[in-house]
Amino acid sequence: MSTLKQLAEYVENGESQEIKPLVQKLLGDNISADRIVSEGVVSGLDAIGEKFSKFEVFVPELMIAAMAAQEALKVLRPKMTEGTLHKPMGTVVIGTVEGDVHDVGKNIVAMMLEGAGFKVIDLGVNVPAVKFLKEVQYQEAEILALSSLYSPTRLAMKDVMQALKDQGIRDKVKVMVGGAPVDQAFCDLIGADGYAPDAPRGVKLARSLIQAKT
Ligand code: B12
Repeated sequence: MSTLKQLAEYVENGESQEIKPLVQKLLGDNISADRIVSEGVVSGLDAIGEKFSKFEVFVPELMIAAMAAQEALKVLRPKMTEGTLHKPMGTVVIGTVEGDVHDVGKNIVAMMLEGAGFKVIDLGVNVPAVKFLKEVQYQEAEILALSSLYSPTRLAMKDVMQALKDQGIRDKVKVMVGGAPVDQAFCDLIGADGYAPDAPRGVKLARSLIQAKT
């Protein structure tokens, strides 16, 4: 079995104690952090998500798998953020919207943005619109990045857009959205500035939004 496949299995089964040495081995074998994330960490989470859809596992198993995934990300973080420029490309405020506690994908996006030279302020999960607003103003952020995984919570993105308008700062910040229940049509519907399906394309999008601003 390839070691990436092995990592996916460790994540799926929540075997946290096996993760760190394996990720270190993969890095030592010159496998890129991006590949370790997509072919190891994310495929493991997809596999457990699939079983959850078929009622073969339940929330505790998802939880344990997510903890194992975070364990891998801890080791990968320095690799993903190294090479960060001294002068940041711009400031991004990021968080998972109110009502939603999924954060693995959001954390990957945050790490890759940092790696690409952005200053990233991560507000965590279950973030109310007013908190996003305050932080965007305080940081004078160029970009606000919103994540949602549990479909009902994507409507909270609409609330954030409305709050930006009500506060009169909609034109001061570019808003990018992502997460499984979000797509380009939804992005257009709520009037956000951009959607990306994954972290690498999220970085590209952030770069283009910054260029459009300057
Ligand atoms: C782990 C997990 C959990 C963990 C989360 C722990 C944590 N710390 O994150 C726990 C156990 C807490 C959990 C709870 C629930 N979960 Co859950 N969970 C998952 C699971 C298995 C993995 C999610 C994940 O991390 N994926 C991997 C990451 C890397 O992918 P990602 O988040 O999509 O992120 C990528 C892109 O979407 C994108 N992206 C993400 N955010 C952003 C933001 C921007 C700006 C951009 C540009 C891009 C971007 O880039 C990322 C990286 O490339 C998924 C199934 C799956 N395969 O996704 C179900 C899943 C999301 N959960 C689901 C459900 C139903 C629930 C619960 C309602 C279960 C329950 N009955 O309680 C609760 C909801 C809790 C809440 N209110 O939020 C459903 C959602 C269905 C739906 N359509 O809404 C899923 C799809 C499972 C399923 N197949 O049914 N869950």
